[in-house]
Amino acid sequence: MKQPVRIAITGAAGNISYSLAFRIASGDMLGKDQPVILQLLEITPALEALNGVVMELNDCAFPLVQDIVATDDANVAFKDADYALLVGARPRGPGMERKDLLEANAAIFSVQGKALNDNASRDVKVLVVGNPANTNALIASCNAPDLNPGQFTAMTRLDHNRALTQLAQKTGKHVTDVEGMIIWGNHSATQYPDIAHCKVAGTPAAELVERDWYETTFIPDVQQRGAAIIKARGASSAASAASSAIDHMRDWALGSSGVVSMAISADGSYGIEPGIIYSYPVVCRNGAYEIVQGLALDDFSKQKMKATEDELRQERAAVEHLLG
Ligand code: NAX
Repeated sequence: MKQPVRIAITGAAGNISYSLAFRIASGDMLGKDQPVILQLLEITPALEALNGVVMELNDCAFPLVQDIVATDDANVAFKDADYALLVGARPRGPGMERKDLLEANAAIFSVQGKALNDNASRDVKVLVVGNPANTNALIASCNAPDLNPGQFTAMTRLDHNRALTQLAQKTGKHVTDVEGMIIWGNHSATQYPDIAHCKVAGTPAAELVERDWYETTFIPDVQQRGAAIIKARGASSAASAASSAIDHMRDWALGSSGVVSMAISADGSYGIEPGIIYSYPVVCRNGAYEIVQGLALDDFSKQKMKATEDELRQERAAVEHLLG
């Protein structure tokens, strides 16, 4: 029997976590042979609801779950955490400007970054899901000087998975036939879903779909998919977001079967200046990710990648004073 690993989840009484916690507990993230200790964080007013989630987790009698901690103290939730999924965030309230939203979340993620720095395993792998995810991850990382910035990532895997399905359906193939999908940049409407390096069942995607469909349907549909879900469901993506968070962490920990998209600390690759968390194509192996290098970029791609980079720089400028 393997030693249990500690998995912290924030916003644990929220919608995404209501799917996420149960799938992690059943072994979907780290395997059916990996025992887990769940360390669940909520704000104080949500502790009663969190207690209900814990009761349900207990009622599942999951063989892999060794212990469950429920708390409103980030220092307790992140204690010795091997994995931290930061899902809880402040949603946009009435009359709130984008800058107010960035600031409200910056306050949360600076505290959580510090708590990770002070308490988590030195090898902790951090995934930020709560929006604005890229900039929240940057703030957490900047407030965790003893951890490597490479340990902080943000989720664009849901966008990646959405793009896979759109292209597979358009070409009449299965998602597993699509390789080389890339989401560049921010998890926002400026993200750039790029099929220039994609193959579908071995054929370049660009030969299978019309350029016009790609530019005027595919790209905006992937960018706006979150809004379309809200319109249809009356609530934001939850199970699909949880599923993608599991994909992201599983691949990071256990290896990816091909190219996947992860928002990570920019290192200058593809001309993206360091200092932001930017989504890149990566391959994961041995518990680490590596940016796929050497892809040729045309002017269309360069312009889209720059637009989403510019937005991330603006977000960064709005919270500069909280970067630690
Ligand atoms: P919910 O509002 O259902 O749940 C959020 C939970 O976080 C609430 O229970 C709240 O009490 C808790 N919370 C707030 N502040 C906290 C803090 N400081 N510490 C601990 N817990 C805190 O939202 P849900 O639908 O679960 O979505 C969570 C976040 O994911 C949102 O920010 C949302 O925008 C974001 N998303 C990100 C996606 C991505 O692809 N990166 C896609 C899905 C989703 O939209």
